Amino acid sequence: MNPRTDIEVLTEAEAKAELADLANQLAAANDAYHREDAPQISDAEYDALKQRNAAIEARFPQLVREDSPSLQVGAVPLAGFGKITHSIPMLSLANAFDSDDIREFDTSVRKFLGLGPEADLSYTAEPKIDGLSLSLRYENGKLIEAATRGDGRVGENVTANARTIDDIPTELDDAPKVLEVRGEVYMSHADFEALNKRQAARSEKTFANPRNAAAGSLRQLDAGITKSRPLRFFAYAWGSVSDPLATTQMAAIERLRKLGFRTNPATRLCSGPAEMLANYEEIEEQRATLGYDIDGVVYKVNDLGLQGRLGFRSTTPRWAIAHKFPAELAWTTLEGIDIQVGRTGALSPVARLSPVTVGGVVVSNATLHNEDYIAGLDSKGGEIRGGKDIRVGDWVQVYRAGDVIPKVADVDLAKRPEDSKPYDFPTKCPECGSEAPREPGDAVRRCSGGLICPAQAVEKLKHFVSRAAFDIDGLGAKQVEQFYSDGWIAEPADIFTLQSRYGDGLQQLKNREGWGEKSAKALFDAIEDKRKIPLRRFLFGLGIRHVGEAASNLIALHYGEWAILDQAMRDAAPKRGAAWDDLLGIDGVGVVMAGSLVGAFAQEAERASIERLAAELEILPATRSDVTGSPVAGKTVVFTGALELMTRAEAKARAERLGAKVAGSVSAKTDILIAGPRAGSKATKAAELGIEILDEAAWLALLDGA
Ligand code: D41
Repeated sequence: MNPRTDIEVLTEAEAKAELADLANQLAAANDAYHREDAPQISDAEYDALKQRNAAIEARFPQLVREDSPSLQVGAVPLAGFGKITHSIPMLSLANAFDSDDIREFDTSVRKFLGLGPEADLSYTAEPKIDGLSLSLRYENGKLIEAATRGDGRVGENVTANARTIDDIPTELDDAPKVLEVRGEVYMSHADFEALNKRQAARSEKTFANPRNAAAGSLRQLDAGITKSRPLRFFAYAWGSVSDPLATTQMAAIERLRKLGFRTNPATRLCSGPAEMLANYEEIEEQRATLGYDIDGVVYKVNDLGLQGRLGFRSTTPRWAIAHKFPAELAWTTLEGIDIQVGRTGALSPVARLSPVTVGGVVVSNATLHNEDYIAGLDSKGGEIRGGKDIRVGDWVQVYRAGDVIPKVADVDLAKRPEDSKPYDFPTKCPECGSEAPREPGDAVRRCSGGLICPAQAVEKLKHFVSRAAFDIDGLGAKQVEQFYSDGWIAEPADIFTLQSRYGDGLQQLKNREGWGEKSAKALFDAIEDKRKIPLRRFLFGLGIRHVGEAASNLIALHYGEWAILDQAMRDAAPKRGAAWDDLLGIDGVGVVMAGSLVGAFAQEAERASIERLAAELEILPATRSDVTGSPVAGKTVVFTGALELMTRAEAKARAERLGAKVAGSVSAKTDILIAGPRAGSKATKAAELGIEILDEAAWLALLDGA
């Protein structure tokens, strides 16, 4: 592609000409793709053109063309929706299930801020709408982008669809130059019933509940369909804003309402846990008459200054919590128990149920957790359900809370068939026949077959291509199973050699069922696209037990580069010594995770598989991309002595937010020691090593310069 002029320096005339050119190119690309079935540009090029178009439109909203590619209803991007990276991630909410959790939430907020029990601290309370979150970006008062939440970092571009929703204004008066409004798209009960009737009358798909109907209606490639669906939107939060909306949550919501958004009229201010809990009961009473589904109440610290100080953990803000309504229950019969073998070999029992509706959703499978759970025991050998075991043929209670996997919670012994027998949990893997022993301290049996077990291999591959890992478009669970069973891929590295091993991979793939020239080419492009992969995704993609997404991120940031991480894993293999201590020193990495991690790297077959994969890739170093420019980004700091202006927790969180690494002890790698009164040996050691020592006030002054 030709080098392009920086958008910042484009003149209006140049921008106008380029927008016309982009509209032409994109229209031609769409035509080639849809009509001639012969794409002329790659997905990546297509996306780059669309992005360029959107960026120019953002700077010159007055030049947005009638036929702008970003406005076109029904303009189908190549692989489903385009992607949008949220400028500020869309966080999740921590959950509370009872009043103790709410009191603890208040206590932890106070503790973090160093506030005593008598200090004023108010919270907003609002119904938690059961829909799907959406982020709307306005620039100069014009709606320019709408994105679903996706994985919180990257969502789907549903701009054309969002424009069809009546509750979503496309223009705002008196709005900040940049304003991202976040909220929930949902469908009312009445609209949902009417939609299902209409669908049924036309022999089209009906929806299980309003939430599914809302999701299915918003995620339509043809925005014309979205337009015909009665979607609504409540605003409850914001992302980037060029000028603060207000100083409190309550006032910010009021500002959004004045800007033309619908906000929930049931939002209230509460002075503390007692009022929050009273409000919860009130909302629970109104639940049936609200006219739309809610699944709890959300509380947020009202003072936005305090919200800022509280910040967030890896995926949830410290200043908000969702108090969920109790789960829905139903009774049905247990028809059978299947054993599924997971990525790490765990044998998981799954209940096959006679289908039953639980809170609007038909459930026919539910988890039974593990062997002990079926036997009526907890992880420490104590009794659960009064020691009642669960048997095939039993009358069982199914429980479902929000999005979580349904569980079998209880059993009615009075209805137990006379000839029933206790369930005999298999001791061999049902997939590969290997022994499935249960290690001391482990709650589950695990297949010992490792990579020879097809179930483990397939699950590892599915994990590898999943969204938080390599996220390869067009290669989902179904395709992985197909390729695996045909012997095309056995481990992650094989994905990257697929095209070359099959000589003309395209020819072979496009002749397979379910594949055409277009999708085959798109797949190979998507695979090539992921040859460059950030270290955190690489590590998470390995699917090592206990090493989740958040931990992968922390570990990647700690070591920075693949070569360093790789070496550190070898050095830490004896589970003692400096490399081991260093690994355990990462906040959030405990002995169990560290052991699993070094164990995976030390295991011969696994290590070889990792090396084959690494050889196919360019693994990008981990960077704290969001904090460049901070004076402490990348620095290692240690706190010692008493802090007087904020709690230790807040100081640590703030330093990390600005890109610093907070260590527990002073070493040659330490850049700054922040020493409060009564600092002891750490300060002495730092002085010996010639490390910069700041008092708390000097440290804060340094940060304020940020
Ligand atoms: O009504 C809701 N579903 C709702 C969801 C709400 N009223 N407030 C919310 N606030 C947030 C934060 C605090 C992270 C801005 C939310 C959600 N998040 C949320 N919904 C789904 C994931 C997160």
